[in-house]
Amino acid sequence: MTSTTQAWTRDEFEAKLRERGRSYHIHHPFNLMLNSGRATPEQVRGWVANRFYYQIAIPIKDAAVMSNCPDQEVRRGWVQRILDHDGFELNGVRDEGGIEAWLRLATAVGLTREEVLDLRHVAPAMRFAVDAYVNFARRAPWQEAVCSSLTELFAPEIHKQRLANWPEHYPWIEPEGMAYFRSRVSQARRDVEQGLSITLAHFTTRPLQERALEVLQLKLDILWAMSDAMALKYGVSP
Ligand code: AHQ
Repeated sequence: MTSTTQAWTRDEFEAKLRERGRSYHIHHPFNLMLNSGRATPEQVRGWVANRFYYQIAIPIKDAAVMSNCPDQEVRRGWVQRILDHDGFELNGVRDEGGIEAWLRLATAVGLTREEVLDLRHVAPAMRFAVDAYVNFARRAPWQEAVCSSLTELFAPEIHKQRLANWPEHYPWIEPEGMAYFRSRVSQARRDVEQGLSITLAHFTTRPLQERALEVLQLKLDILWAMSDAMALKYGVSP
């Protein structure tokens, strides 16, 4: 058993990171409602319109990580995240990107592109939680910003839950709207491969490892606060 000051082994440290999944927003009452089919169309539409603000923040956050990172090898991997969301056109290969896919989800749940793009539905607390994430990534050492993205250790599960449950619970949602969640299952797995290897390699003393857990908890709390904002604005149906 490792002492209270000795560094954890890589496996022990990874297990500690994964243990924090207990406070992932998949367990938040709003997400439990959403993924168990108890949400009204208004609650679904509110969530989609608000989460758009998170989606458009991700490439800005990832550009902040890149701008702080002097390691070309790391940037070569990390830049993929920006392309995943903003889309790209390279040597004749075109990909509309996740932000456009989220707008397709928006129209699939009955929102207009305009009312999502102009952010009129975004709750102040949603905005503040998302801005806290971007500002953290701008100011923190780039390795801490990398570590904060490790909430995606738990993301494939939540995307798979939506893919499995929403068509049955919300038959009124146009099926092509689900494409975003399908794309994230593999993208999250690829993100985590890079993010976890950087985290395990960088945070090697016990104080650094404890800091990494603190950073992961900060991001888990940001996701939780985003769901709190949704519950406050749209309610949580019993
Ligand atoms: O759609 C999501 C996404 O693109 C990302 C990027 C990543 C990051 O860099 O922090 N995290 C993340 C997440 C996305 N979707 C969330 C969801 O519940 O749909 C999960 C979220 C995450 O786990 O951090």
